[in-house]
Amino acid sequence: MQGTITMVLGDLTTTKADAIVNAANERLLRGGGVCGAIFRAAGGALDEACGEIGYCATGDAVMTPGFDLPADYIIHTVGPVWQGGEKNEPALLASCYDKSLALAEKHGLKSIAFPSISTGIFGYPTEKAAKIAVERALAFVKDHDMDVMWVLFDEKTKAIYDEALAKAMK
Ligand code: AR6
Repeated sequence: MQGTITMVLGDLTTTKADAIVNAANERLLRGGGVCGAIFRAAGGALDEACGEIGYCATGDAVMTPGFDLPADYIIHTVGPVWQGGEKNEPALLASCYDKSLALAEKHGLKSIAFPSISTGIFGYPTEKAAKIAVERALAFVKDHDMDVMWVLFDEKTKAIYDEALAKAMK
């Protein structure tokens, strides 16, 4: 393994990393949840930068500066809305992680911090999402020198991600 994977309990908006990842919406608008918190903390320049990009498809990722955040960049990725699991949700969620990691690598970044994408307002069951998340990250850090972190907002979510990582590393 060349890179690292770490699970932290905390707030993404105060996290120092080369990039933090926003659980965004397709129109890249200021939303609720972690997205709303990121927009508030980054300042009005983020609304402008996202407005210029205009759109990001579900499963894709785009990047902006971090503006007033401690992180240098924000990678905005749009997770799938959970609709029961038969609407390609697992592949779309995996794609969010793959695209975000690829974008970080393409820009020479060395650290990236994710939230638990899709498991809040978008309703993806956390155990299922965590399994996909850690599998994609493990596949990536095998041959990339990247510090991948999840910054999880509540203890229950952190426990689920800890367990998913432990299982995937067995
Ligand atoms: N730091 C880290 N994690 C957080 C923070 C924070 N400051 N605040 C919330 N979380 P959600 P989604 C956790 O709903 O399900 C928005 O309106 C939260 O507890 O933010 O992908 C977007 O614009 C949960 O575990 O994202 C989209 O429209 C996790 O972040 C939509 O919601 C993700 O919850 C995206 O929904």
